[in-house]
Amino acid sequence: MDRETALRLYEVMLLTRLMEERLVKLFRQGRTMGSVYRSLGQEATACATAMALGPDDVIAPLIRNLGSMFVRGVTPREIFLQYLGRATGPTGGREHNNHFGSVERGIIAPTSMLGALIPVMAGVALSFRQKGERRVAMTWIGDGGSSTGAFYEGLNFAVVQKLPLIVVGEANGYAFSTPPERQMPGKMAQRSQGAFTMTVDGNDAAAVYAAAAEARQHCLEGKGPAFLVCETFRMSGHAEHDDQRYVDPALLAQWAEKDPLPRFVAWMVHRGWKTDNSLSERLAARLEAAAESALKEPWPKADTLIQGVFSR
Ligand SMILES: Cc1ncc(C[n+]2csc(CCOP(=O)(O)OP(=O)(O)O)c2C)c(N)n1
Repeated sequence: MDRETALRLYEVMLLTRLMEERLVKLFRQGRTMGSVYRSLGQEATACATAMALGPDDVIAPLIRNLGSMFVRGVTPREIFLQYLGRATGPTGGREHNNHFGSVERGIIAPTSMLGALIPVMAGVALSFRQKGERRVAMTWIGDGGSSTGAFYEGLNFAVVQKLPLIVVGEANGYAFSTPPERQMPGKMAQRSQGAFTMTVDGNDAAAVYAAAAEARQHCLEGKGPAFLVCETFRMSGHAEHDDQRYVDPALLAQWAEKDPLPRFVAWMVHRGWKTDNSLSERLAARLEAAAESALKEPWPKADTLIQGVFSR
């Protein structure tokens, strides 16, 4: 990874963390539509994997992959407008959180049905191969989501068809309140069904980036899909309505030591690459301005309720 990419990756991880913190405040003020789903402590998995892609590749994020959308150019303003349910947001108040796509930026909209995006993205990858395009498709799945039939169907199809699909497995400790040993035997990587599989420290952004770049290369060489398992930890509840009381505080303390942001700063410092000291302040100011302006936007009008319910 070169210096420019590293600085950009750090900025996107920090932006994700600060954005989610700002959203939590709006949630506690009762201003968001529904709960706020964070990627606290696991920002590196979404950001570094998306960062390793090319501009023509296509992603399909899940709820905890906001960072990947920032990598593709989504703005904090769009995310605020979504969470606030405003008429001028990407789905005009029909959907909330990060549930919207953007074909121009190579983003297929997230869906709530876990696993469902894997067959969809296998189809996207199939279309690339049929058209002879050097592009890859990427999507993410949690350890709980990898217990679905759709996960197995989609990955199996990609393996037998040798499709350029990267499935990023986020082994983040809990599926809602269920620990992995209560819902899957063995390790997540054992679910690969013959895909090229790697397991990486998901809190080491540089390692995640390198593994994702290798997975992409594997796909571009026509060797079939890659399953990249990132071992990380969800440092907050499933969403803001969940206080995570079922998680041992000692485990949280252990993972706090492995926070991907300071670790990546240390990695950069080791290379003599300094981050800008004022970055956090500047991003927070940018987020504040975006939140304030989004709060002034109008609600959708009732008579438009049945219009535009389909959003790409
Ligand atoms: C097919 C399906 N079944 C159940 C749910 C309800 N559900 C939403 S999130 C969740 C837990 C997901 O856990 P995991 O995949 O490990 O992701 P994490 O939340 O840990 O990031 C469940 C069961 C769903 N959205 N889709």
